[in-house]
Amino acid sequence: MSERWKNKPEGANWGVFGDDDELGRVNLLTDERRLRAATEIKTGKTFCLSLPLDLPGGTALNPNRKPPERHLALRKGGKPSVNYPLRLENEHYIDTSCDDSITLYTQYSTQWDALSHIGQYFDADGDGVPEVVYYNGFRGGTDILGPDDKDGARARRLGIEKLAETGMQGRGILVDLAKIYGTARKWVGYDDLMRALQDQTVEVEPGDMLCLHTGFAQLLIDMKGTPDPKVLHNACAVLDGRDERLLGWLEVSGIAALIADNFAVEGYPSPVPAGCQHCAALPLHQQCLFKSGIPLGELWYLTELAGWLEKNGRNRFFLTAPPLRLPGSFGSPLTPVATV
Ligand code: UVW
Repeated sequence: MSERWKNKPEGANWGVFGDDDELGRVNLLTDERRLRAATEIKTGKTFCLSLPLDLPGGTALNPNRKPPERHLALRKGGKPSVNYPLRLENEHYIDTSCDDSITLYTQYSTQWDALSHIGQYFDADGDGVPEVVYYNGFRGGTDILGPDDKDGARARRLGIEKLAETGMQGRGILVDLAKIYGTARKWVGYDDLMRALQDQTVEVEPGDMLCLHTGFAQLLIDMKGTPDPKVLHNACAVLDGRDERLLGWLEVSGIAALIADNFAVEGYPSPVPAGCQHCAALPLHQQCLFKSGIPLGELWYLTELAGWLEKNGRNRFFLTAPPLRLPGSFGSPLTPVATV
């Protein structure tokens, strides 16, 4: 029990890292583990694990998230700041200049979900009435502000900048679900994940950032910005968030982050169990973001890395993946880098 909550959800680790903790499992990315992770650098070769941020393309994957929109900054004389002659501001100058401005949906493409991204109606204060609650008992309306709150919509607690401040660096491990299950839609439960880990001799240790290669981001690249929704919604592996054993494993595994190259790590929409009156639409997000404090990485590009690791008989690498230090944001684009 803490000042913020009397009841905590079953299977939650609230309070384990302190009553005011906003990092969850990211606390496990310690200096000691980072040093050990650095021993995975054997060749110095790097892999960019981001999609071009204008993919998937259009709004077929998620109608609520739009592609980046470029605006032109204007300078003196209303002139666009592209090939802009600085001599307009001082006749002695010979320089030209370009700069730009972008409207970016923070979770359109390669992204981290902040711990403030998904909460739940939950009776944390024990008064018999559920309220809007996030990881470690932080509250909607007090800690996570909506558009009608005084300071406007933003995460006062659990914002993405908290992850950025840690550097998000440590050991990445990759399991290749595409290799074992192919690229047709496959709901991967606990048994399937354990089989893949075993077949590919992937050992998961506390503090590891676990990456799932499904081939989905490669499909997006192949579709060149005009994705076919029928294909997308039926392609590649997705975790089965309704599998309680899988959720239980995520709770005890000690992973610091869970990452996939697909849309939402888990399958969405997840079929509602028979007789369920109140259940999570995104049960794996509930386990990871709300209960365990495990950030989710989505739409990363893992195909080239997966190929190289397989060819070289490896599944571990050094991972550097800070989000933008964007105060109060619920998610962030990023350019993760694997060094092998
Ligand atoms: C969905 O939109 C389904 O998931 P996320 O918000 O994590 O991308």
